[in-house]
Amino acid sequence: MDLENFTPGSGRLEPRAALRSDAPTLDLNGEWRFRLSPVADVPADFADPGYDDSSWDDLPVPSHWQLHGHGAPAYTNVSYPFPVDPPRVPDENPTGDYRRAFDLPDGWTGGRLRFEGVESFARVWLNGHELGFSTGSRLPVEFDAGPWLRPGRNVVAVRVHQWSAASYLEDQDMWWLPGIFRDVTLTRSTADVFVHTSYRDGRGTISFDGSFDGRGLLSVPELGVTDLRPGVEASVDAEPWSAETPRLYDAVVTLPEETVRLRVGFRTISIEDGVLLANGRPLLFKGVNRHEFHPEHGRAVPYETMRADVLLMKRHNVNAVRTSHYPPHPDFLDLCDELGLWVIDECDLETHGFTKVGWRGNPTDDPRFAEACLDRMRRTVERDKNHPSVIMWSLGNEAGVGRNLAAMADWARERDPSRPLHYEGDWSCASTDVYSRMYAEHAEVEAIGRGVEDPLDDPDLDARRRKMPFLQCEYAHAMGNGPGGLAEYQELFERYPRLAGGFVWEWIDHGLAHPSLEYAYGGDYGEPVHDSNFVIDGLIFPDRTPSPGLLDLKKVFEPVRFTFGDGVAQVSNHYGFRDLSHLRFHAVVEAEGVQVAEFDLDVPVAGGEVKLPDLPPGEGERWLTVRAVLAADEPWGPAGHEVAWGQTVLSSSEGPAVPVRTAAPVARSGEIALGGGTFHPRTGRLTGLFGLDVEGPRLELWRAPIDNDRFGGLASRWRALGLHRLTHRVDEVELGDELVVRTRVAPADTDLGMRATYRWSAAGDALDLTVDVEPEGDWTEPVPRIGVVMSLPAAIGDVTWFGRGPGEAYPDTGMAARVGRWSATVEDLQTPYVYPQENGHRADVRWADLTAADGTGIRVTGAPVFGLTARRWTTADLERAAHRPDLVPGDRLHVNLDLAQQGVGTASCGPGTLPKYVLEAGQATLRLRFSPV
Ligand code: IPT
Repeated sequence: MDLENFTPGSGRLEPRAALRSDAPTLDLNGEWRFRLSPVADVPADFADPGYDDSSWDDLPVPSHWQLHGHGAPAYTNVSYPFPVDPPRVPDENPTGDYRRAFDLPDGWTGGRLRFEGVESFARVWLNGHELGFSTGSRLPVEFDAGPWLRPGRNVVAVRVHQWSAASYLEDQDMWWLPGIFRDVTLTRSTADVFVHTSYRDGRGTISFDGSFDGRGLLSVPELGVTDLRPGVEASVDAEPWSAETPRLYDAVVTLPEETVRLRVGFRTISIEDGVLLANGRPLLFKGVNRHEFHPEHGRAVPYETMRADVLLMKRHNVNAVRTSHYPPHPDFLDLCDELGLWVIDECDLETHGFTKVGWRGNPTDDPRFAEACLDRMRRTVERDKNHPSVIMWSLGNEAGVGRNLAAMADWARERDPSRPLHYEGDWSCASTDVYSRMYAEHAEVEAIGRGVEDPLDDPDLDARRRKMPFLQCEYAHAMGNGPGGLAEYQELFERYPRLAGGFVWEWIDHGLAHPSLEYAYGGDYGEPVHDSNFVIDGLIFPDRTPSPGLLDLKKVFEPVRFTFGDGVAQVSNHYGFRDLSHLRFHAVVEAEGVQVAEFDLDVPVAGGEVKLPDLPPGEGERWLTVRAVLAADEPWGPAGHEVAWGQTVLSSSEGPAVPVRTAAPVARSGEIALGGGTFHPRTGRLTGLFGLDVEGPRLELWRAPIDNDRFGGLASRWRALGLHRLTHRVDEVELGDELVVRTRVAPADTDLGMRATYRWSAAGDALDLTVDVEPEGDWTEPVPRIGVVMSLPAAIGDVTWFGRGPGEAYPDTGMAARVGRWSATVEDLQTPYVYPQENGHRADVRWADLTAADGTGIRVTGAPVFGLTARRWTTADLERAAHRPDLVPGDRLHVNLDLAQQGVGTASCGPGTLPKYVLEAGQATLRLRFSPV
């Protein structure tokens, strides 16, 4: 059968550019008739125009049939969900038959049936005649419809098989989602055009060629280019295109049969002395990897959603996209041209599952797959060659090493010498122009930056690679809580000219909307082979709400940086291609988080030192915050949009008040009373505080493991130690000037433990608590956290704090969190990670008011600061939950007051927590004051 054939297709027309043409085009999207069969081998009688499909269902095109009630999606990362035995596929091969009729407008002759994307194998008939078949899910294909079109009613029939030999080339880390998931048209456009532009030393050049025997003419009216002939180069006085300044010019190519309109940009990508340059200037990727994803529509992403992605990226200081791991919908690249993003356009090729069989039989090194591999590269380059935003071609992802990759590279280099080639899977870089890696640790990135990386065995290849710019095509795995280590990577990327930056993995959580689970991930549809929540590793949640990771990334990617000296602010321009004239600078002074002054700063367009006005003196802790905002609307963001900010402390508070003991603890009728609190006489724990029913605090070392703890192995080592099942033994409750409670906190089955001593004293109603922690035994692992946990009545639901906010922050994250006064409900303090895990920690809290609706409650003050988490469920509940609906509010509010936490790192895929963010077990002291609000 063809579907187990290595040939990529039959009956197809030569690939050509995606073009906007005035040639008539019929939109064949919409409702089609649809039938799903469980196997491939069903009669194809439905292709007959007279076939009765009245018993079939309706299915929208574009879409995936599994997201419309036919079968269920399946997720695997590396694994093939079928036996590895190319080119054979399972008998169970979901097969979707599609039909639709359309009326041909009067006078219409000829045309091509064009499919922008069908996953995975499509056979196409028009009026009962088989036009051919196609593979290459995320690539367009055209068939000549002309001979079979007839006046009036025509019937297109398509049979789509989920599995084919081509599936071995499409093992990307994502849901397997078959169907006609991109647009279908009948077009009379036949033209192919390749416009070549460059920009150097203040001038541009433009020329073009194509499929039209020298009969086309190109004009760019705005540049005075009129009727340029193919193959002739014009020199023009053009402004350059860059992601920061995406200047486009309208071009028209007039051909005998049609007129084509393009938007051209002038730019040159080059590599000089091992540095990647755009228009002669260093190009630093502040990038993300983008899969196409929508929680309801899968990879059939609506235009408005593509646009929302680009806007969100631009507004978060992202300047580059790698189209992991296939060419996106062509409209997405138009948006990148228009709004400005550097793009690495990746071929639809991944054979990752062969790693599980030692790369035996890897298709990229199997000559029988040679034609299919080259076909994919050709269709990628031909479709997208006219986009100024596309500045590199990528051969694919995780496809091992092989001859077919070399052939793809050779072809691409010859066809388009203007763009460097990227591929990560072969570290020898034999076929590429840049050295690319994924998830390399900071230390290795630094060695590469300095040019002192370990040599390759082959001296020629080694010498060649040493001259290449370096990029991380994937780094900072954004799975769950994290990624940590972003700032440290950025610091390296900016320090060494050889480092061209990188692309965070990845843009969006691929959580599919689910009626009871909220968002589904691998295994939720009963897949026998799956990779659970590894598909939930994005910077934005499935509904496209930015996660704390994206907010941190925005901060780390800021194109403007502030440092502060005595009475001055130093503003530096980190744009590569523009000055600061489009920004306005505004400053506020806050005392204890309350604004006391504001003013504008007059910053030179090149950046530089700015004198600050005399700032008002004042009480308490005062901070200066300077913000750079858009002075006027940009196409991607409104005036006032914040691009960057900086903060400096002007004066610290006097420091925590020395506790003045006003009373000693007294034992009375079954309890101990001290200040505004009552304590249990045996456990020494609070039972009441300012009239509220309170339990705790007691030492807590555990956190609900985050994905980075789990997949990196730390969580299982923590569990082996028993940190999730600590026991608390009270050794002594001592009443003197203060209440002293001596305890030993330890898990069963080990001699490791912590001595925890709680000292309580009263100052009026207020209670001061000092917790001293002293480890015992040989602690060889870091600990998740050191702090205390207590519970309060559920009526407490609002939190106002002075500290870092408004979002969560952990030792190696939270760059987006600034010092101020913030308020949130307990519900809003939770970060909605699709897979529940530790979240919502607010850092460097000076004080926090935890209050009920009537305004009464408890103030907790740190000496000097603490970390705050408040939830309506326990840590154990959070740990047990597999989806957000598993988290059910209980009848208590659980509050963690932390001295410290272990960093989050990115060990779910990549390096763990950097040494400076590791929380070692050690002597520690936490000081807190509780007072009534
Ligand atoms: C890397 C893949 O390229 C990417 O698609 C994704 O699967 C990522 O891992 C993990 O989320 S490959 C990995 C073996 C480093």
